[in-house]
Amino acid sequence: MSLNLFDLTGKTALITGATHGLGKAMAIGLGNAGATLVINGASSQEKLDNAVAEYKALGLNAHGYLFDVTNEAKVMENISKIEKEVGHIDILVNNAGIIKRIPLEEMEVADFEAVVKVDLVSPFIVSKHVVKSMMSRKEGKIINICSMMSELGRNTVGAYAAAKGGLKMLTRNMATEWAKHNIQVNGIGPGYFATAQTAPIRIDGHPFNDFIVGRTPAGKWGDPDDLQGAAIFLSSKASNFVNGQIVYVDGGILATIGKPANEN
Ligand code: GCO
Repeated sequence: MSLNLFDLTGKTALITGATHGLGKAMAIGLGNAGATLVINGASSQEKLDNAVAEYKALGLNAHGYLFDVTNEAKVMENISKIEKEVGHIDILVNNAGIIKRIPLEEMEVADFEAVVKVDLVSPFIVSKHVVKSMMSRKEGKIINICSMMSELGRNTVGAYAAAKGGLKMLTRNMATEWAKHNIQVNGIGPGYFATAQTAPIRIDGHPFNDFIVGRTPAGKWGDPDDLQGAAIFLSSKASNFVNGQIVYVDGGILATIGKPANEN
């Protein structure tokens, strides 16, 4: 089997929310596989410039674009700028996401809507405007970053679960509508990874930390680099007949009912 099935040389990948965390790890993986990287951030130009400098220091061909993925006008403006300045987008990774840990009965509607807007509506907005040139070229890859909460509920993350559950079905419907254009749309479902987003619940001695370590057959939190393989696979020729699938990278969480603390 020739490994150039996974070669992304000559491809351009837009990764949203790629200045840190899982987005950054996946982007580095796609860059190491040969892709030109378009890094999206939304918080600050400085943070974006620092991230792009880090990518370049790794020898990667990276370009930064600061825009709010929930703002359709800004998304359209920046995608046409990217296509002019960098080139057409072959791979789109909808990774940008937020979480608010609030019990549902205490959650403000504005907070619920904010989570759904970033985690579910923005993948629709960005995909809608990136897919048009993919359709004209009869080729493209879209990866939506889902979650354990695409399958499981958890106290305090109701809005996030609603969005990530919706994103799983949006992924399947995008695949249904766009596969005929030779566009593969799939998802990656990260388990529990050591990132800034999970830092508040990943403290030694914190009950949730021990719960996750016990609940995960691998017995540990994931390393963001553990997502690179799935990202490269779903971006490459190796997945040309894979459509509407969610690849869960979770150390086995979804495969098991778990075990009592006294069992090895
Ligand atoms: C949480 C976590 C999760 C993870 C991830 C799991 O509060 O439960 O932050 O949401 O980040 O999404 O798949």
